[in-house]
Amino acid sequence: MIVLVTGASGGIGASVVHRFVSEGHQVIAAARSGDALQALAQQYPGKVLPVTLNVGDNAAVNVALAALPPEWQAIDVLVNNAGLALGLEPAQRADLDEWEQMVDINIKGLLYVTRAVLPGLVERNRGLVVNLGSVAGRWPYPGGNVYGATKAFVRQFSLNLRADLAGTRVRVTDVEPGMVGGTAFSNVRFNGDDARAAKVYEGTEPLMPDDIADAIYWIASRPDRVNVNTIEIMPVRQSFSALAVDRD
Ligand code: 8X3
Repeated sequence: MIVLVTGASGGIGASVVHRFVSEGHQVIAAARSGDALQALAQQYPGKVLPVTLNVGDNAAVNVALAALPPEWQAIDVLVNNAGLALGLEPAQRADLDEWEQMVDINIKGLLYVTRAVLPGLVERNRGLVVNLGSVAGRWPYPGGNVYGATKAFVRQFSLNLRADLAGTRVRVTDVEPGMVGGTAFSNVRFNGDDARAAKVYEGTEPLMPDDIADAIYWIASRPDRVNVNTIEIMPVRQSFSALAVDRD
């Protein structure tokens, strides 16, 4: 299979690259940061094609995909992993620029890559789109405002894609991870504040990126009659709180 992974330079994206390559597949690893991609490509010569790409730039997405070498063009699996959370402030104090960045990458970037890859999948009448949603798209939490809303978009867009793809053999899955450690997620969310990022995982046991890569590989390796619509995965030590009640 030929697999395109966005946000491939670290975290879940990089784990997905390692997993698919180790199962014998070819991976187009796309991310904004060239150095990490080069390192991945050097680790797997001929098996990983590094593509430096900001998914939030539609023109760049189209140029990059059109420029793929012919033997890399027939993508079988698209893993829309690029995304980020910024800030945990209540909506009334949140930074509008950060909201826009989340919309630009988590929503618009995912749309740009999907729209560019989908015609080929339909034409070949096979393939899989895996979108990285989040438990934050299903379960509200304070400060999750726009991040959670972008992930709710991802869930509904994934289901609506399935509706549009009815009658084709193209599959779509929304993968919704809970807390995942060992990534830059919280560091990015808290703008490089390492101590605050570390506290998110302190004294608990988050999922690791390989747990999500395992799920994605499992989804992709089901018989082609099987479509996993959504899969929600949390660490056993993360669950739900009671609804909040304001009292005098
Ligand atoms: C992130 C999941 O639980 O950190 O997508 O909000 S959580």
